[in-house]
Amino acid sequence: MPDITALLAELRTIVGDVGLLTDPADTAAYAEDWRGLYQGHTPAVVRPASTAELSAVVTACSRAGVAMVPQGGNTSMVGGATPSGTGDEIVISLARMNRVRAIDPVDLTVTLEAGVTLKAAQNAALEAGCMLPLSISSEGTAQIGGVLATNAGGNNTLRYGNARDLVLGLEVVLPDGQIWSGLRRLRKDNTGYCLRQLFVGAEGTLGIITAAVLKLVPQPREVEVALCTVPSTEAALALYTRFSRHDPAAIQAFEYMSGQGMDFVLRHIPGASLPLPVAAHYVLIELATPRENAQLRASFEQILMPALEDGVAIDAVLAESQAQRAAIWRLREEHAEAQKREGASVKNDVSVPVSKVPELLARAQKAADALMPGVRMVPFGHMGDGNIHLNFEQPIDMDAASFLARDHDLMDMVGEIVKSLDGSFSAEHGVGKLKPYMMPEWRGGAELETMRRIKAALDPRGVMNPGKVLP
Ligand code: 2HG
Ligand code: ZN
Repeated sequence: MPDITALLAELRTIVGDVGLLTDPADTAAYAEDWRGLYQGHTPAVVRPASTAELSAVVTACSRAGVAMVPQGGNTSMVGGATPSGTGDEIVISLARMNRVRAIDPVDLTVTLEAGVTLKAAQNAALEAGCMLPLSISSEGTAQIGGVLATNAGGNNTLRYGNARDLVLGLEVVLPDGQIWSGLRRLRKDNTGYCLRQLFVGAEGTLGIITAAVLKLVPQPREVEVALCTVPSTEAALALYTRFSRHDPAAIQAFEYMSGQGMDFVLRHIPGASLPLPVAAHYVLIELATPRENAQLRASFEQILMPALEDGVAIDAVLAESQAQRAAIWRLREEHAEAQKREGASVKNDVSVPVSKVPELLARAQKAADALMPGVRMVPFGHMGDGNIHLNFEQPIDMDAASFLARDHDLMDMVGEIVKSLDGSFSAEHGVGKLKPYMMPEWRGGAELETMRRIKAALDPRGVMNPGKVLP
C-alpha cells in the first residue's frame, strides 16, 4: 500500500501550499464530471505552476505507485478526467500553467501551455491578427491540454480538421517523470515515429501534455451566419451539398439541430430566442473567408433563394450583425447545457459518412421508439463532418435512475446502426471511463493489442489515468 501521507508531504515541498488542495471542500469539484455521471474521491488535487514542477510531481507519484488523473477544464462528456471512487488517485490540474508562450503571425503558430482555455487561446490569436480554427461548445472552460488529449473536434472540423490536425509540436511529461520537449514549429519533419500524435487522443493515459505548438490561419475578412429551417434531414443534407458544391472553401460550419433540442434551449436557456418560426429541423451555416470582396452574403442568397423556392428550405435568416451571429450560435452551443437542465441523458457521440446522416437518424428514431417508448431523441451536431450527437433524454414519465440503468441498451442499439453505416462510436468526445467496454468489439484484435503494448511500454506501472480508454 502506498504511503499517501508521505507522498502528500513530498508533493507539498514541490508545489507549495498554493499548489496542493487536500480539503474535501476544495477537491470535491475535481472529483465529479460535468455530466454528474461519476462521483469519485481523491486525497488531493495537485496544481503545478510549471513543467519542471509537474515533472517532479509525476516522478514522486510514479515512484510511490500512486495513480494520477490529469484534468483540464473538466468538461469531459465521458468521465475522462474523473478519479475513481476508491479514493487513491491523485488529480493533477493543469489550470495554473496558463501562459501563451509565443505567437508568430508569419509562421502562423501559437505556443500554449496546457491550462490556457480554448477561448483565451482564440483571443490571443485574434489579437495577433490570426485565428485558431478550433471551436467547441465548452471553449470558455475547456483547456488546451484536455482539448488535445481528447483530440476535440467541434464546429470547424469540416474545414480545418480536428485538434490533431492543428498540432505541430508538443511538450509532455511522461509517466516516469521525464520531460519530452517536442515543441517544434515545422510543417515538414520526417524524423521517425510521429510521437506527438500518440499523445493526442490518448486521454492522458500515456503522459501529460504540458504545452503545444498549434497552427493558426489568417483571420477571416468576412464571416456570415445563417439559420434555416428545413423539412427533413434529407433536405438538410441536400442543402449541405448545395453549399459545398458552390464554394467548399468558404464553409466553416454546417450544424444540425432537431426541433426537440431547440425546444430544450428555448425553455431552459435565459435570453434564447428563435429568429424564425419553430420547425422539426434546423441548420446553422457559417461561411468565412480571408479573401477580399468575397461577397459571402451574395453566396448565401444564391443558394438560399432557390432552396426556399424548391422546398429544400422552409425559412432562413441571415445574421445582420456580430450580435445576431452570436445569438444564433448560442442556440446551437447551449444544446448540451439545455439538455442537462431537462433531465438525465444518454449520449452517443457518433460519426458516419456525411451522406449517411439521414439514414442514421431515421433508423435510430425507429429503433429507439421500439426499445423505449416515450424516449426523446435529441440529435444535433456537426452534420458537415458526419458527427452527430445522437442523444436521448429520459421519457417524461420515467425517473432518471431507471432511465440511466438502461444506458447500455440505448448505446448498443445506436452502436449497431452506426457500425452498419461504417461509422465510429466516439467521434470527438473520446472513450473516457464511460465507453472502454465498447473497445473490444469496435477496436479488437491487432488494434487493441497494439494499443495495450504501447500503454505497457510507456506506462508499465499503469499509473497514468487508469480505467480510461482501455478496457
Ligand atoms: C457539442 O457539440 C458538444 O455541443 C456536446 O460536443 C455534445 O452534449 C453533447 O452531446
Ligand atoms: Zn460536438
